[in-house]
Amino acid sequence: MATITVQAHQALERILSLEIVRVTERAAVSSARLRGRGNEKAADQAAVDAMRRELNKLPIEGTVVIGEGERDEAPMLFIGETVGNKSGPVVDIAVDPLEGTTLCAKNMPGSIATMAMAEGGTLLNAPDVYMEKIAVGPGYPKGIVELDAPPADNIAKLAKAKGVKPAEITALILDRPRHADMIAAVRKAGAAVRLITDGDVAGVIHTADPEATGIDIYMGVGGAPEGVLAAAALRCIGGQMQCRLVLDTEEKRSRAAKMGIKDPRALYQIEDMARGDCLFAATGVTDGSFLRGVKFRKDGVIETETVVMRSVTGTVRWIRAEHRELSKFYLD
Ligand code: VTB
Repeated sequence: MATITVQAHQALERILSLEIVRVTERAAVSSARLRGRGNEKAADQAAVDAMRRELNKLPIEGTVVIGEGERDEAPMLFIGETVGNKSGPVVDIAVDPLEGTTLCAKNMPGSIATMAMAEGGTLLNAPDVYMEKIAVGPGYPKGIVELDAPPADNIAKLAKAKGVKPAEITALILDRPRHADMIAAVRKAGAAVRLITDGDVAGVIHTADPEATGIDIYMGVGGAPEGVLAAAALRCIGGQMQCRLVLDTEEKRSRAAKMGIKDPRALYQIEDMARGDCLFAATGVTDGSFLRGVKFRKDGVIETETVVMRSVTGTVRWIRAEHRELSKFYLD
């Protein structure tokens, strides 16, 4: 960033907020061609290839900090890979080219192509381990829910602040055996639970607009990379999130330490995971409750729906695009 002025940086960043839409759109279209084929790997690879190709066209000097895996295990978009044509700002890149690969392979609702871009050095470099998460949308006093508080307390406090009974609160939780106690506790507190099989980036984002989504709170253990992406989104739209990495073996603690994590038990707030200005985009692959999936029309036109957010202004744009003759301009 040293070589360009602050104004130039901001102008560029405004432009980049639309440029990243192209990146998630292309990843979504490529993986959508493989919806329902039962081949998670192929769908993921298609998204990764498209996303990498588009990222490399952007005027950025980007480093992947949340990617497809660590250098030795992922050939593309690995952590530390540099992307972009190096003619612009130094940025951190977080990607999940196909969040919900199983959903896509089974053609079930909720898979998305997603990424975040942030000022260089400001996104948490999280290893690919589990992360405990709790998130609520904007408009509540700070600290209204706490990761370490019993679910019943969080539900009661949230209901009180919202001015409703616990029965009118709905928590979104990944349907996993590890969450059995949490699910039981939430129900015992009087609240409803909506279970999802995958896709907790979108799950966390649901809390930002309870009126539209019916979700007040996200709770549970999911992937750490997905946690950082969700934090970037909530940083743009408001809301609260507390997380902690699950570093339950020496091997995980040492991997985390190599990535700069000093305290393995640290409690992260949104600002610890996405410290600087950031952009976030997601395009629907399969239909979901907040984004429509890619539609391949009979006339050859491809429709996509994307949400793109910018933390500087808090602007959230919903972009429905009709792509004509994609194959003429891009490799597929
Ligand atoms: C969640 C979910 C993702 O991984 O983060 C989950 O949101 C966590 O891992 O879509 P487990 O599946 O082991 O519970 C995903 O399912 C993607 O892999």
